[in-house]
Amino acid sequence: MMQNTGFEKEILNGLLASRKAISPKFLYDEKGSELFESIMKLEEYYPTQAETEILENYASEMAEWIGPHAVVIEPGCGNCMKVRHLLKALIEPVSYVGMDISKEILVREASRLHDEFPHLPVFAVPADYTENFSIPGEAIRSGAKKVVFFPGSTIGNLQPAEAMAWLKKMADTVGKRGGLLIGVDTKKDPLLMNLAYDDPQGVTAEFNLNLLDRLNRELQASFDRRQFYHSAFYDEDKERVEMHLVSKIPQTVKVKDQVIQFEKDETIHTESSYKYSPKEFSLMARRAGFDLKNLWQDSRRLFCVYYFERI
Ligand code: AVI
Repeated sequence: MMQNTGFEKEILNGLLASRKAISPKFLYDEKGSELFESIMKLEEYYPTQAETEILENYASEMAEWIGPHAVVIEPGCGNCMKVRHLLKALIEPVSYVGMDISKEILVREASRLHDEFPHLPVFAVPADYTENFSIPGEAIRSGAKKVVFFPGSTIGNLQPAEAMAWLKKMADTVGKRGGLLIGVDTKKDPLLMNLAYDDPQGVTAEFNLNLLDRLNRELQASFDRRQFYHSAFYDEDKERVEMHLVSKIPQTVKVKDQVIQFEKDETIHTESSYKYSPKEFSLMARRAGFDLKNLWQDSRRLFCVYYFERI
């Protein structure tokens, strides 16, 4: 029998659990990453517009807080779009270290960045931001401040305990007086959040349903995507937006050799996106060893960018 891959094991464990769930990291195959790029351009998906507005307006203030000669580390950098605002404003940054799970995209984007900032040493580290990673020794200069840049409220996709563990790991990574510049979505009118995660054009629905196509292709599954629909809503008690794939009918689906049963209306929970008030997030970061230096919000007060330093 063929050895189970980590991917297959994780998916099957999730689908055989009493409450079916799949980690959101599996939403990002090639098509999923393209669809996420389209989501970020949607009028309804406020986090990208709000965070971009903050970076455009306040990058120079952020650069002042960070100070000269910083090593900028970006876990999960994707197309490195947002960091450009910061790199333009920073005073003589020492280096940029971009990290992403997709090696191909990473190498392409790092080389683009290098063309735009020819004097900045750019390093590409293929790694999953939730796993252990190391910063190349050549990227670091003795005495230089390390700053982790983590935009997009990606931290919201981690469970609070995982987010806490990740913050602690970042505190270790940047070391004493190192910095963390992080974008985090705030709590707001649920109607606005529901619309952002269930847009009328159906782009987010397609992003979610694409997971079934991926399982069909990569795990020889037999999902009929017409028998599932996308559902996304803010849960006030859990303080998070949840994304689900809902079975329209009672059905059985095969994944590899495993038969998975679905009742009508049973769901696969595919993503949680936690929302934090500035007070909650600052407290959480403090418990992880970070001191809040400043925070910036967009004009509609929908999103927050924080600058912390390691205590
Ligand atoms: C990547 N992440 C921060 C997005 C979010 O808002 O949770 C993913 C996403 N899911 C649906 N729309 C966007």
